Amino acid sequence: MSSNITFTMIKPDAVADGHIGAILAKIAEAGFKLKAIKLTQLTKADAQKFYEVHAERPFYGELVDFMSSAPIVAAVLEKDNAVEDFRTLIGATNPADAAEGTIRKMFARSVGENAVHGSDSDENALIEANFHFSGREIF
Ligand code: 3AN
Repeated sequence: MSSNITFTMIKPDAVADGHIGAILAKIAEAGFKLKAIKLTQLTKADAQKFYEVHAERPFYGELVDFMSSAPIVAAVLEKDNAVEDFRTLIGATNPADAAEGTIRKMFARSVGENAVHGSDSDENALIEANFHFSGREIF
């Protein structure tokens, strides 16, 4: 797999609010190609493992409960400079601080329910893609 990939989830808030189509359109318009995609739901154990790096943070329990509460869309995206460009496209963690036109500014409910996940490094993008998809699900 190329290193020009990132991993994203459309989180339970944005799925429940009916924003899957609009978010995927923004992602496509920004030049990202889909390499894998599915509608799925994390178990509590999946969410604990995925967010293990945040285990000591005060919001960890809330984050795990939220992320496993309802369906998400998981996807692997490809583009030059994918990780950084995708984080620019989604905007700041807190939608109140996110730039106009970013996905979180447009679609997030709050800092905890912030519409989308984006990998923070090439290394984590690969780990996260492989956490959610088998080799034959990534194209
Ligand atoms: P980002 O998703 O922008 O990389 P991180 O890695 O600091 O932000 O946080 C991971 C996730 O934890 C966020 N996407 C958000 O859902 C949640 N989170 C971060 N900060 C808070 C907070 N202060 N209160 C509740 N949830 C938070």
